[in-house]
Amino acid sequence: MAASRSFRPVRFAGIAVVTAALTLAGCTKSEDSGTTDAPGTGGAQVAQEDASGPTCTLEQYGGEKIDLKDAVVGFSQSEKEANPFRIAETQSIKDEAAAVGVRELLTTNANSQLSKQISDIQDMINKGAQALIVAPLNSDGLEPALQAARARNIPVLTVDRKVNSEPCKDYVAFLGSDFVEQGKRAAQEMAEAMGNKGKVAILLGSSGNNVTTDRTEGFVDEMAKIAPDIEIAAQQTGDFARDKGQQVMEQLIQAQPDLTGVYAENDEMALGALVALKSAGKTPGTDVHVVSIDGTRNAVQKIVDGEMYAVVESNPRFGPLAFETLRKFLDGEPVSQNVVISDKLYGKDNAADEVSNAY
Ligand code: GZL
Repeated sequence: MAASRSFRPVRFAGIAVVTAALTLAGCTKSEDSGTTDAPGTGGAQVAQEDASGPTCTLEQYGGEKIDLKDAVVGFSQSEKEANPFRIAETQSIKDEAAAVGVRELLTTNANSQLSKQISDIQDMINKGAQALIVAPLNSDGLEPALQAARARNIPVLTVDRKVNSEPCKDYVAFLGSDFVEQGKRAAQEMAEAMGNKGKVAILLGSSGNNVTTDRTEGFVDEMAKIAPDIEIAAQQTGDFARDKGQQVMEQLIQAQPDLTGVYAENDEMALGALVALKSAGKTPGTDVHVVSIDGTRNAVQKIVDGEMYAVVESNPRFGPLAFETLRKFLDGEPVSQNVVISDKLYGKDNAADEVSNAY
């Protein structure tokens, strides 16, 4: 099934590694949606694709109007900055804080530990944070930190992953991708690369967050719909990590030598899988199809090198949209409780031109 986009990657007879950067309506959507490639920071900043639905105001939430330029803002990062996704995400927040000229930006990194993310947020509150931007590690468990902010009417914007708490009450709003749609479009890329037949395994992301569950749901449901002859033969987590993705891929190659597809739920695991495939004597681009999601520069370069088939983007550059949402909210304007951002799609036709914009 062709994804609705302006190019169709050449279908390989054998391995092709697919990590496709998604747009909700086609590979040029992000250009159409007006995202601009901020000079010096590589690719397009996150732009809202859909900000419809219920809104939240400062009056509803509770709290005082604050001029963002006089504010102390805290940013809580969830995972260590070894993954280009996290590096780009944190840099985008820092760059925008400087561009806006907030009084102070406090930053923390939870190193993938929920208890540390809770204490990080509480520490920033104690240091005087008047607004918080949080990249949650998990969908559950942050309640103590959200309650600490709530008790002082400190607005919390969540970016990237979604928490199972109530918007405009426990936190203000969510800004992030449509992860189900990402999984769906990854399935379309995979089916196209595999010629609608063969056996595929899934390298799952970390457990306990909506990104993993949604990317899995989107992929599995779409694959059943568009390519029922493709068998999903195994599902195993690589924890969104390159080394674990490689280890799991090594095991899968042994257990399922006839695999003709691997769906990795982020590029880091896909890059690890590539190493395992080559170590097992396979040639990426000729005998197994691998599908993944993120849109990192390393992955897009693999398309240019002929080892990858396409790249699914999950844009981490939330800075401008997050701070603009905060400004509006703190000025008393309504903001959408659920802002879905647009993502890109890289493939054979545009990877060489776009690789400099990948993160
Ligand atoms: C997606 C983000 C995921 C990335 C991974 O928004 O939460 O977490 O896809 C990262 O690279 O580990």
